[in-house]
Amino acid sequence: MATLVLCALRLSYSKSRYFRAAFISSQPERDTERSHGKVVNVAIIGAPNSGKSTLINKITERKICAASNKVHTTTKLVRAMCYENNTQIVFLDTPGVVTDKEKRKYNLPESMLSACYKSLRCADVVGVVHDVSNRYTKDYLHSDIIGMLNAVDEIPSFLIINKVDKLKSKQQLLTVIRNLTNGCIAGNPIPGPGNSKKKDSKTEKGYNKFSDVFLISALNGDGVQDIKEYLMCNAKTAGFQYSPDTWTDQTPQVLIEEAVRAKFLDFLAQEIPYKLNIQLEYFEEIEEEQKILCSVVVECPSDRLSRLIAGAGGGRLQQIKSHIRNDLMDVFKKTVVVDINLKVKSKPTE
Ligand SMILES: Nc1nc2c(ncn2[C@@H]2O[C@H](COP(=O)(O)OP(=O)(O)OP(=O)(O)O)[C@@H](O)[C@H]2O)c(=O)[nH]1
Ligand SMILES: [Mg+2]
Repeated sequence: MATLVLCALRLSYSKSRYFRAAFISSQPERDTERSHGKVVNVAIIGAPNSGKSTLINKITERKICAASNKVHTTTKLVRAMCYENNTQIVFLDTPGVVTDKEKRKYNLPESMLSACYKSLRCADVVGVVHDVSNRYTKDYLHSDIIGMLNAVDEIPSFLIINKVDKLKSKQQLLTVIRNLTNGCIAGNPIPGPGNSKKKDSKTEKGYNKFSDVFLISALNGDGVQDIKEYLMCNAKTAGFQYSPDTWTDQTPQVLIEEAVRAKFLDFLAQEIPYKLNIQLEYFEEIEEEQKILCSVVVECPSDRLSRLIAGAGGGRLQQIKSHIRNDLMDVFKKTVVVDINLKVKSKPTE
């Protein structure tokens, strides 16, 4: 039977809860698997744009976590799960570290830093994603990341050096690893020159308690399977928190709105996409046709901006819409028909 949910501009709490129920327990729970399976909760932290969400999507083989070429795509804690060989990996995708100035500039929620700390409290293992292609930051970890790791130094952690595909020469990698680990992995010094002199802890650029280091490309998948196997080895026998067929803790409403936001971030320049207000206004799931119909309102601050986004003859909006549809099909693994309506924000009346 078709499930029809008409949304007012803001969905009520009870309707959101309905969404959650539909996606979290769509099939009967497998009780025996739940009680005998293995679970590992993995917090993925790192600087903005380092590739955290892309990596999780690659491992889970679903575009659960919105990703874009701009910073601060992820603004809240998102769980994404995958299940294999009676083991459930629960990823906790987090926002990148953010300053108060950036929060104001990009119109970001206050809760971003607390989302990172919350993920650490739930984690069995912490993965730090680092963009090795960023020439300004490749040789040191962000001080906030070091602070977070030090705050939970009893939790095992591993370093993921990402975007290796962008490097012309791999020669610099050993120096980068040495800097990011303070020359020490799993309690063992990395042999070679530059590791003999005693370092002042204030000048250290990395964290010396990583148990492993992975060199990967989250985009093309190189090295990603090694991380999955490492996590499966770190899973512990425990009752599953989620049934094996659950793949996220987010509602379809959030997944759709975040996917739309990410695509506008990809397509629009500078701060423009951060000024948009995106809301799902209609959602219908036709189960027998494996199809989702949805409509999203994108509120722009001015008429000029609305015309700019639409592009000549609405061409640009059509292009964005087609990318959004493809991404949503990759999220829900179903046919998705999506409508995007641009609306100009009404001025407050005197
Ligand atoms: N070339 C290359 N690009 C990558 C790789 N991993 C991620 N990217 C790109 O980097 C950009 C940022 O990726 P995200 O996954 O959104 O990064 P993030 O760390 O989640 O970013 P925030 O949520 O903003 O903190 C996207 O354009 C990705 O396609 C990689 O291994 N190689
Ligand atoms: Mg992200």
